[in-house]
Amino acid sequence: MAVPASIEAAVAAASRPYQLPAGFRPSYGTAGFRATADLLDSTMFRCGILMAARALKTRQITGICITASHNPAPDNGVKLVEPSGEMLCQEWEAYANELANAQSDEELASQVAGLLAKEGVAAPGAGTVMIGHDTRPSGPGLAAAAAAGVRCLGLEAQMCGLLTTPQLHWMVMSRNRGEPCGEGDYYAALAGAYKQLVAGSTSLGQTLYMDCANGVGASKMRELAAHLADAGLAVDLRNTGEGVLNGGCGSDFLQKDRQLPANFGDVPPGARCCAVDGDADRLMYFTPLEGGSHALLFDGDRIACLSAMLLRDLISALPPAAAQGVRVGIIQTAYANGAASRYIRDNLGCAVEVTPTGVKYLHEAAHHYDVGVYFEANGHGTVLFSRAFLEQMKQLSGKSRAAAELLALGVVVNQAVGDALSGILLVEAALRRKGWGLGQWAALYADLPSRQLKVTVADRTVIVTTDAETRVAEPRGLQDAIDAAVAGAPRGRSFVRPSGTEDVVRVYAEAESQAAADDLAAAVARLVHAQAGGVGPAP
Ligand code: NG1
Ligand code: ZN
Repeated sequence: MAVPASIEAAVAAASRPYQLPAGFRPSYGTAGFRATADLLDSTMFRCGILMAARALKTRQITGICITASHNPAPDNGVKLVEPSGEMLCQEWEAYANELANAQSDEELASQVAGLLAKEGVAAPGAGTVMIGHDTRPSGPGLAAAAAAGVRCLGLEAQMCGLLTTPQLHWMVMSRNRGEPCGEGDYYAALAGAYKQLVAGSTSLGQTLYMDCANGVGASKMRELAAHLADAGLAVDLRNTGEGVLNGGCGSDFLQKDRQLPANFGDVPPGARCCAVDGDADRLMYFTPLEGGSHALLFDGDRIACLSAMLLRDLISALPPAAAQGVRVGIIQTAYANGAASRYIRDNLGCAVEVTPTGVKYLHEAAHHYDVGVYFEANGHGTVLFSRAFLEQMKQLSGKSRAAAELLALGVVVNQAVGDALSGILLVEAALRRKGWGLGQWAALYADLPSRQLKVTVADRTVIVTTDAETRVAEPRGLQDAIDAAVAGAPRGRSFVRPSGTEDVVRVYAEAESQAAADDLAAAVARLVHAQAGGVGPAP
């Protein structure tokens, strides 16, 4: 298709205020682009163009979330939303990289023209891109840059303001499905379905303490909690914005340091606590341990196990003909604790599938089941129900309470992406229906001690992995050395991979004791440093 010369001129002109900083090479990583916020104007503008083109191509609404998630407050980034509410399809990631790295306004304009021609899309055209941001001070300015990109293809940029990442994904999904799609509809849907799931069970009683990472989750949970006032769920919000975003608090801090977050000193040992990250798409439960500053964690693996149990209970209560043959799959990454994978396989009898890191891979794999449960150990995940399964439950819901409850679960759990707020309701409902405290949940299995380290190298792309990132293909010889180190650790397992969100190589190790896991991680980090061009002193 011929692209009118005017669109090229319009793109080049509109691009002028959004120059690519010299030497900046943005790269679409595990979840979009990330960098310090002051580098990102051009990236946002260009993502605006991209998502406008995607809206034109699909003739549906797309979305842009401006957030750097669990990363430090001065960073920012962008997550791109498909019409389905899922993450940008992988084929378009190449366009994202190409546009983000165009070296001049003219090069950008010609790339945009090329993209439109290749995709058979006419611009200017009509459509909408929804744009939201987290609480970072750089958010509104970057949202304006993205909006300028959207408008230069003639589409409407709908400024949605402050939202959690999963809320924006949910709103895009719901709007394209022609369902109620406002922020208020989100709270009403989740709260209504939660009440249906816990009807007839006794409230857990104690308060749930929530670490909001000083991010957007605070104000949004406050609104959700207001819808739950009559559902026996009392929430005490901490780190609601008075301190630094993700600073000494939040799910990532907890997972890495296993230390109590800031402002939890007065919370009694054993209390039910949870933490989210800066854009509220990750969830971790925890409890303060006796006599110290440490926390016992209930991570994504444990949330996956609890979800699988809830599903097993509900599915087994369906009429036998319907219960038979429901395919439930649990999807994990190599970061899943070995003890959790074993529990799921041996005790729950569910299939375990391993994919590379990044929810886009987990999410895609989860679609292959009637019910696909995926959680990264870091607490990012959800439960996906196939359309056919939901349709079957709808047919049965009049005569089967379990079917109606499975339908409600499909509403509580965000079907677009992992969502910490919906995850809280999932966990609360699962515990409450079983009448369980944290003790019973903890007793399901004992985590193998593990350790994560980071190694800085000159160029992390020299590390190439295979087998869902569990083995190193290059540099040659590194995997053999890792294998030798692992062989020396009781119940040892270790792997390394280049991060998709930070300029580091990540090292993971687990073993029978914490000391053995620490030693193995350190040994493997030294191997990476020596064989993959480590920068600075050896770890
Ligand atoms: P990278 O930096 O690629 O390891 C991290 C997380 C991912 C995922 C993304 C997106 C770990 C080890 N990695 O990716 O699981 O959540 O960030 O936020 O936690
Ligand atoms: Zn996040």
